[in-house]
Amino acid sequence: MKGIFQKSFTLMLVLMLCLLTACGGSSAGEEGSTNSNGGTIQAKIGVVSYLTGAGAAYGEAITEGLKLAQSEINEQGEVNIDLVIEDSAGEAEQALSAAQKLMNDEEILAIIGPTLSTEFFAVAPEADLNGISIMGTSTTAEGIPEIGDYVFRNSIPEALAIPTAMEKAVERTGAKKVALIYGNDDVLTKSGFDTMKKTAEEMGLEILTIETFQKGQSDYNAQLTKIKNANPDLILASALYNEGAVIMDQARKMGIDVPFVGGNGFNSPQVLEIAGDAANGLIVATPWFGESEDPKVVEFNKKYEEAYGKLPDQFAAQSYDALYIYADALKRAGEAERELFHEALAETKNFEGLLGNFSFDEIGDVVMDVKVVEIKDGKFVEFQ
Ligand code: 1QQ
Repeated sequence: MKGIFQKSFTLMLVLMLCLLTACGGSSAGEEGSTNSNGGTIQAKIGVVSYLTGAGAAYGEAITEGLKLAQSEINEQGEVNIDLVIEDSAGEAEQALSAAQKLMNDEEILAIIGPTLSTEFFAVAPEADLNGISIMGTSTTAEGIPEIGDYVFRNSIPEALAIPTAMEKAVERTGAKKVALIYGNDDVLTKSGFDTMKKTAEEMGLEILTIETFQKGQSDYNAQLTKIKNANPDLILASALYNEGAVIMDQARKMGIDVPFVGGNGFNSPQVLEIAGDAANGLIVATPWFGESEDPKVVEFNKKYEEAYGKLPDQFAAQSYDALYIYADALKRAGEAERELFHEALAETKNFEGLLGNFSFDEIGDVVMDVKVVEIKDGKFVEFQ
């Protein structure tokens, strides 16, 4: 009996080895690899995005980046991705019910989004409990990948971006005194503020005043009057674009002309759209620089402009890379199965995307370089 088992086991091993050699197993970033079935791997990816409401430009850019990547990936033929997109309206509760709907669909392999950290903190623990990989492409608050094993992001945390921008800004301006202003009803803007305050203290900057505001606020006269009277060299502002742009506009109108250092929420063309020239002097750190001469970036700009009639922003670039990261993991997983996909995704290393070289660290956070940009003469340029 034992002999028969051993023989058939050996035969099985030989057969498996033959199959593996014939198919030439795939690895990250390898060109021309095929999956173990030799055919196209079909997968449904759920997306929760901020598509309506005050911050809808974030979700618009994100879904446009995803759709562009989707059409390229599907054309390449190895994997075929179906995107199931749900609107969260920037609200944690709506994001959660949208994500639950997606998670209950057994065909959904993994999730991308939601857009805001505020929403992500409501959704990701649930995805983690259900064993579904979830990746934020724009979520930058402290503590995101720590939510669980199945939780990832490819967006630069504020804890990395803000200190980089502040150091550069202080180096060039010689600033010694700062004023802080932040939205105290949003996870990301609060997290950005914590980082700004801590970094200012570590850098030995004098904090003259700390002002707060709420989502949707339209009049910042009280806060800006205090800031103006304190006479800072630099303003550290943690805001989403809709409030941030209005703050800059009102500040310039009051004669406050010092530079602003912002976080991820500020890094949007919407700031220019809303504040116009008043946005000049905004400094932010970002993994994305649209003026780069990197052929990948040039090609992406061209394709994006052809598809949508405008140039991409950081949010579009990050979601575009995110879908490629998912496609790469899917190829390595060999089939659209949640657990195999999760294992392959966690192993993503040295992925070469639009945002440069990208890896996940051991908890699913980003390992990648940041650049500092500023708005000058009405456009984002590299900070010199
Ligand atoms: C967050 C962000 C926002 C600016 C995403 C649009 O960084 O909520 O984490």
